[in-house]
Amino acid sequence: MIKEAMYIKSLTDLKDKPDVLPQILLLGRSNVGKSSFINSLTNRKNLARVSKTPGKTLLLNFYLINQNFYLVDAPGYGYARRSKSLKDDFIIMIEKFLLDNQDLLFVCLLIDFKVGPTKDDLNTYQFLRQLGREVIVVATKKDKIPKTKQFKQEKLIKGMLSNPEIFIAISNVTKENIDKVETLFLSRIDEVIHP
Ligand SMILES: Nc1nc2c(ncn2[C@@H]2O[C@H](COP(=O)(O)OP(=O)(O)OP(=O)(O)O)[C@@H](O)[C@H]2O)c(=O)[nH]1
Ligand SMILES: [Mg+2]
Repeated sequence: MIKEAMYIKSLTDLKDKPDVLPQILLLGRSNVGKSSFINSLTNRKNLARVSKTPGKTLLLNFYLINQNFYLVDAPGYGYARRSKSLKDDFIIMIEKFLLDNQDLLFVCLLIDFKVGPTKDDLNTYQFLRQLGREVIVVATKKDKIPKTKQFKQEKLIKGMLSNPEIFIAISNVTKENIDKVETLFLSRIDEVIHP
């Protein structure tokens, strides 16, 4: 169980990281539901800000979970109104985080279940795989698709991602499958803490 969750700090450069605990990075386009997902996982209403003006800050937000790992909330990508230089800064920040970071256990890539993978999502997924990073795909907003169409939609999305090893569709509204993600994250963290 996630018993304790605490916002620690926001940073742009990994040299400012709080300490050497394992990290799980959350990536996804603006508005996909990253902040809502952190709130669902930690069972808190307002731990991560659910934004009405998306994609403004270029900061990596560190949340300490159960005193033994960090959930890292990255700003959303693919935010159209962001300036070109801000987009470049975002890409540089994320690349640094992925390339030179021994504490990063895996990346959780969030995709909108209703919208399906966008071009940005597919590029990001491919980029992560090329770097050899393990990716767990979480599809958000499952509640937006009628139950009768969910199976077909899941199959479609998985196909577009060439059948990822781990794919879990969730809802931050109904909390469906949040427990599955929680169990998965905690068991993966347990493996590195007690090998
Ligand atoms: N129906 C539904 N709405 C959701 C779900 N998750 C998030 N939302 C809504 O989607 C909007 C964006 O959610 P956020 O959690 O702020 O998204 P974000 O990825 O953190 O956005 P940025 O911080 O801008 O990158 C909000 O209005 C949420 O209430 C979900 O599972 N189902
Ligand atoms: Mg957010």
